[in-house]
Amino acid sequence: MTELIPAPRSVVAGPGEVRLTEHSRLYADTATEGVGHWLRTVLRQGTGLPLREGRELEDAGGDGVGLRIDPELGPEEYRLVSNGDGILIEGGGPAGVFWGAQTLRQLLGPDAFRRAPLRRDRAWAVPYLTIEDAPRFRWRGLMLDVARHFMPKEGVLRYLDLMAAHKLNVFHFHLTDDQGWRIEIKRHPRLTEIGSWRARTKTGHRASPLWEEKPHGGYYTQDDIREIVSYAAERHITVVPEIDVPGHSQAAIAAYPELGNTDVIDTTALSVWDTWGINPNVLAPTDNTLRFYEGVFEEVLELFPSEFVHVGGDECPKDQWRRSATAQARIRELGLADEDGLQSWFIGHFDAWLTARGRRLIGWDEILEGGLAEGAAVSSWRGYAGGIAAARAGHDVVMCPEQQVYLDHRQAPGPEEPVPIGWVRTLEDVYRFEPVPPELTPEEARHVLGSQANLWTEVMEDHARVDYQAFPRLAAFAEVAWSALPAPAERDSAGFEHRMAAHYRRLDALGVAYRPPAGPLPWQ
Ligand code: TNX
Repeated sequence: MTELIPAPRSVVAGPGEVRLTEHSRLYADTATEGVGHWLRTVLRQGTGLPLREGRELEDAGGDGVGLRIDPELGPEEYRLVSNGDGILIEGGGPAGVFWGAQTLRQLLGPDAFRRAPLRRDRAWAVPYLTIEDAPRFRWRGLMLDVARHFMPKEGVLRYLDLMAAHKLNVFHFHLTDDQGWRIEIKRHPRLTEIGSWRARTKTGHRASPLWEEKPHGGYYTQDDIREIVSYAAERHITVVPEIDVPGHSQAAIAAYPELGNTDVIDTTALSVWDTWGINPNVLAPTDNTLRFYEGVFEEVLELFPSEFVHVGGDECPKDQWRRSATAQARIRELGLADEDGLQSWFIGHFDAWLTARGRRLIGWDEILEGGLAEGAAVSSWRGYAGGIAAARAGHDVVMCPEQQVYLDHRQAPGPEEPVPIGWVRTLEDVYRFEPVPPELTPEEARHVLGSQANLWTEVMEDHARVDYQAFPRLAAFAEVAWSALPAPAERDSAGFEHRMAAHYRRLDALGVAYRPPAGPLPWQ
């Protein structure tokens, strides 16, 4: 039962076991009350055990569970001890205790992950052991693109649970793109009235009869967002919102045509984009656009307490700016070298704007082009190069190279693979991903905050398909982000696969539609 994923730093097992029964109590002090509530709720569901409240630690007793803070430990570090006194989880902060509680859930076996107990009369045993554990990185992320395909709120909450079960703690929420605007902005209602729907979308596997055209859309109200952020916080996950500028903005331009380069094209003729790829219709670099997006970000800041706010910055073709008299005048007026300078000015504006409000800007690695804004951090997606350059210049970096951790890319060769995007990134490839490139000195490497896996959803129209692409690779990613693994060549992928056998049973209990390790594949 100690086939844990992600692997903890150390496990020392002894003979014997704690048996949780209907008499077992759960004790949490004030600081760990939230974790206690979460643990009691999920374990009641899966095991049927009432886990009544203990009034003090001793009250939890030899067959109970205690949660408490040990200030000697780091904020996300925990120690789980199971012995004759019962089960004690101690963390440096509530987050550490929460990760320890996730470990306990895995130790109880796969059925503990169910929504209702299979039977009432079984015993729930945890072997005597001591686990000491702490994450390697503070940023262990998952990016979900809800713009290309909208994921209804329930699905997002489910992903937050799945992230928590894998000890991931940053949810990068890609809320806007050419194909859809997914967050209600009160002062600009057309963003969702117009921008959240497209008349036509291609969906399904290209080679299957599911390939059809139909309308698509949806968005989160501000209360939905508050609920998502609060649900994430209960799971010690930070939600980092992304509003993508100045490219990937056709949905916004379709809603408010004055945001586009009106002296180059008739932006009133644009609708929310119904194709995939890099879109030429980008924001106009005008004061009007800046004021409009300051309004958007004001509402975004009210909803998301995260330190970082993502402004995209990726794939912004400069052709319209080259042809626009307004953009060219801006370049001259600001004394910029070229259109790259204009993009850098645009991002720099929001860097200063966010910094003045106590936040930090993060953007895709294109924000390096034309000069990186002072306090900005970088999501390095086109390989490691952007991240290396940024870290050397003293900027923080999240490593998410598409060559390793793009989960929209296919996971095996062969025509039967249901998602046709990209290159082959196998489970083993993800397991051998190293977020810190060896080129960095230890000093520079400190700027690597961590890593994230990215789920772009052009060809994932529902949660089954998202599950298929995400799993099992997200489990390998979680281990890379959490566990102190050796260099890629020395990683024990056979040992990982062995533990995955147990982990598939947990994913089954959770109802995750992962890619099965041996066929048949779904949708054939
Ligand atoms: C590149 S990664 C994009 C996305 C696409 C993705 C498909 C990035 C910052 N931009 O817009 O969805 O490739 O893999």
